[in-house]
Amino acid sequence: MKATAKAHTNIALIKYWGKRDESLILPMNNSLSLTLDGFYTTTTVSFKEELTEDRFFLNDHPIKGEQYNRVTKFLNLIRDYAQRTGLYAEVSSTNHVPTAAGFASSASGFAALAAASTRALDMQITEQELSRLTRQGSGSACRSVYGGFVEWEQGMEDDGSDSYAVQVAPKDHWDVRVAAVVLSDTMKKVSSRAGMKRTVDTSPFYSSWVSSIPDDLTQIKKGIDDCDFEKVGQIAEANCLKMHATTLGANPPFTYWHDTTMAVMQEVRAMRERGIPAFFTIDAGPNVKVLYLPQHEAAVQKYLREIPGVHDVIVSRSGQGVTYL
Ligand code: 2P0
Repeated sequence: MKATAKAHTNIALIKYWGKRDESLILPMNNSLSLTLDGFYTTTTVSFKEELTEDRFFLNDHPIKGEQYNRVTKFLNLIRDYAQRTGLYAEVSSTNHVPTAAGFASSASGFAALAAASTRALDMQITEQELSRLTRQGSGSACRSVYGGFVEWEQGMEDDGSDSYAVQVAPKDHWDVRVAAVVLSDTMKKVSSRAGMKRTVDTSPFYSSWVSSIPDDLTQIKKGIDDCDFEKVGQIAEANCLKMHATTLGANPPFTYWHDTTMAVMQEVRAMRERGIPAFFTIDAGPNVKVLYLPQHEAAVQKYLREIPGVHDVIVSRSGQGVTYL
């Protein structure tokens, strides 16, 4: 009744932004990501008859409050599914995701928790089922079940039975790199959960965002198939800008960008003018991720590090899906 799993974060190239069902975590649109080898969570789950409640340790510290509640709520789902109500667990997670890098550790965290808890209960489930369960912990986490390029299919059903991720191309299909640009000033942000809800509820730009997604997906998947970096980069960058535009139309309006966010975006455009193909994407925070090809790694790192306000640059390659240790 004990298992350990490892899962990596992912960076969305076509963003998940908005839910049609908040309790089941069903998205308004399909999204597509690249799993990253540089950032991961390892989680050990041990179910024990003698426990009267779940215990959760993160980086060796006991956790209570909101984070604990999200873990317990997710374990309730697994217990229901496995028909093991009343059997509690000790969960111990280690995050190898520097918070400052601006990656949601919830993606690697819930993918590792889902994999370890289902394995600990010896549940015989497919990867598709694992992704469907993981989705209910955190939406973007369902993509981290798989390595390489991954699409989360929003599904049509109200019960979420057809909303899970599928692999578009494996990790070794194409060596695309991602530099996470860490900024020195960090401000409290609107959480992605609250930000996407406010956008869905109030932004007049939201419906245009949703209707633009199918074409972006068709084009980017063709680009991934063909290893066409210009195409993939252009679509990802434009998709990110469209997502962020929806937040400016929300009520009250908001943006995740800082001055340095824009400075990094401008430097990426300047690199392209110098002949270095590089493209940016930004999630629900101020940090920028830059896509580039291996032969440009040294130049991209150098230019990014020279920008005032940039604290660090952490590079990543395409990563693998969930593994068991
Ligand atoms: C993404 N983000 O596709 C998008 C882009 C942020 C911007 O998925 O409420 O932490 O747990 O389902 O997955 C962040 O949202 O939200 C996110 P929940 P999640 O990666």
